[in-house]
Amino acid sequence: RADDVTSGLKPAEPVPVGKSLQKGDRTQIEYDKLMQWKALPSYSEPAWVTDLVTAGKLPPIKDRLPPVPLVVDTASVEGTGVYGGVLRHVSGARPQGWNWMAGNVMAWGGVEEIVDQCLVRVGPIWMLKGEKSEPLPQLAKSWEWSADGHALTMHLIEGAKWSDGQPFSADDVMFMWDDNISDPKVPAWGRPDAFGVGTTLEKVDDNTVRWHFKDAFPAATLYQMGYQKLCPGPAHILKPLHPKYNKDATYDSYINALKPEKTPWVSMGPWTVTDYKPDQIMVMRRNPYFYEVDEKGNQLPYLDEIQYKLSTWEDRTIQTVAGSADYANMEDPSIYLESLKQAQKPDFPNKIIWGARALDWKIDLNLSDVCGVNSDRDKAMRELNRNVDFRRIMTQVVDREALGQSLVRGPFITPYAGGMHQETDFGKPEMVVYYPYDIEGAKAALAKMGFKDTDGDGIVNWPAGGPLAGKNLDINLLYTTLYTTDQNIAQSLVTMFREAGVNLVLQPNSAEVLPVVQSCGWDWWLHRDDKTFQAPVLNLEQLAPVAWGAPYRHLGTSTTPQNLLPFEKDLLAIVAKVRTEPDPAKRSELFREYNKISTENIYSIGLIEVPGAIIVNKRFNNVPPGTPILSYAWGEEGSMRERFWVPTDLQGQVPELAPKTLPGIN
Ligand code: BQZ
Ligand code: CA
Repeated sequence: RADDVTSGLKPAEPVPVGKSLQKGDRTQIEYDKLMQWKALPSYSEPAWVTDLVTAGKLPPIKDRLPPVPLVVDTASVEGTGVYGGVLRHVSGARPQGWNWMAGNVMAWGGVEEIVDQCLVRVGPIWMLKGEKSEPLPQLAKSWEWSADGHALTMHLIEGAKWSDGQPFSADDVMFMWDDNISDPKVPAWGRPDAFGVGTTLEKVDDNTVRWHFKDAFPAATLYQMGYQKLCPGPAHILKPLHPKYNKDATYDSYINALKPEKTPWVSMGPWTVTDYKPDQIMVMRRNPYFYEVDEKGNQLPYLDEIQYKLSTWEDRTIQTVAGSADYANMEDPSIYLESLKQAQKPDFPNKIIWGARALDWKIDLNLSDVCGVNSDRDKAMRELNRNVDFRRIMTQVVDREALGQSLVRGPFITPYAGGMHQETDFGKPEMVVYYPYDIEGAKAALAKMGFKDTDGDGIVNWPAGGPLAGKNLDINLLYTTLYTTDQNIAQSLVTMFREAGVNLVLQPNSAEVLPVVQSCGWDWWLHRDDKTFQAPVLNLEQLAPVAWGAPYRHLGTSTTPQNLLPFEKDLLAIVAKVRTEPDPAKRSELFREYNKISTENIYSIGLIEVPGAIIVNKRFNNVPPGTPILSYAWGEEGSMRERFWVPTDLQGQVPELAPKTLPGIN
């Protein structure tokens, strides 16, 4: 079409590829060696814990562990550890409470990855080699498909206990599914349809649950059954607080029932929160009921204590680099160069492990015309966002090279077209449709769409005819102020879009941004996307509108489904194929096909792709070489902290804040 508004724009071109910063070995281990369920002849624990047993404060270890515990490998790293020691984390977020099934944030930074235990475990998949690179067991011990592939039976860990000594069972899992995930009034992390439309879950007996799927053999669904969608909380505490079981409760009282002050909190994880001082610190102590042991029968974790200083994300890197904290994801490009300078010093206390370009920043355009549309303006804005010509023009307004260099000079950042990452095991440049920077073309095309600056103030005005006729094109840009990078990018974008006559009105948010996103109270959302595109199989519901509660860029409501854009139908068809495709190589092919369509249609305005590193104090053994900052999970979980240990002579460097105590036991 000669009069196509975008015909004058620079056409797609090959996406720039960056040089990899990864180097060195990468841990590799077979699936069945990394962890296996096995009873061992005997079990051990720290001597001070045995003293508590002797004093009658705690049952003996054999009664605390399940009869068949999960035996975790240490041979692929530095080996059997010693007990004791502290890991000092820093978080830039704050805990809202402990009701994670109801969407409470527990401060991120690896807190949730300790407290939440899920049906399967995905974080360590990155280190699996060979044929079997699949979800690992966690609260589900094993699973098998029915002959017709429509049912998946999961055997739960038997005889395991919560950190307060109460039994874990299928009732915990059913409470999660029936009364949280399936209850639209509870803001759970996943919805039933995220696991395939029509999926149901049934209790078979105290240790067994069974999935029923509409599709036969939806193998990829298993990847979705880990963090953070299928992680049961303690039903024995939460059920009595839920409005379905308690006449005096409301949804609000249920969601907020477990204030962060309520410690010790009850978990199935290796440590649990025992102390919380607002804006200062959270302390976690070892969970004496944790169900993992090493090959010699030593109950894990090796470290007795985890500390979370409550500060800022930037401070996490600064403190770790300086040695006053122990772990950081180096994810803030504006301090990369300073950190690397410090790393040159001979007494630098850390290892730095670079990973792939796994971090990206993008703008999502709110594509929903059913959620949060409260005014004529909302309606017009959503229609505009849904117009592919408009998205195409907007994406070519962004000078990605300049944006990257403004954050950090050098070879770190590459332009990003949106969608999946090239530096993955399936990524290839061919899967990307990349529209380059073309400000002049963009301005001309916008004018062709009827957006002209009729009043000469530098901002284009909405065309005649619509409800916003004559008004300036003002677009709200939602973003978080918790990260320096997001703030810096937001500022740069204002300048870049101004150049095209588009007025970005900053909508900064210093609290959790997700509730705003989920209520659809935004036009554009600038963010780092860390859940979806490095291992897309984990979050299929974020790839296309499978269900009303996702993807965030195009939400429905519990009563009104999304109005699909034409290309979203193709995306949905691909996602459906992925779900039932057992062969990882074929799934990769489908992801590439998906990515081509989604970038061609500018499903998001991609900005930059950035490599990150994990920085971890040299005191720790068993940090797996090559641990990625973000792969199937963030580095905190990918590195398997329950195996970390500190040699005895180095333990004194960082004293424990609550020595010789256990959750609820002094
Ligand atoms: C890593 C991570 C561990 C969430 C959060 C935070 C939230 C998102 C994301 C990251 C933080 C750290 O990321 O930045 O380095 O420690 O916690 O959970 O960005 O706002 O909603 O997905 O994980
Ligand atoms: Ca104007």
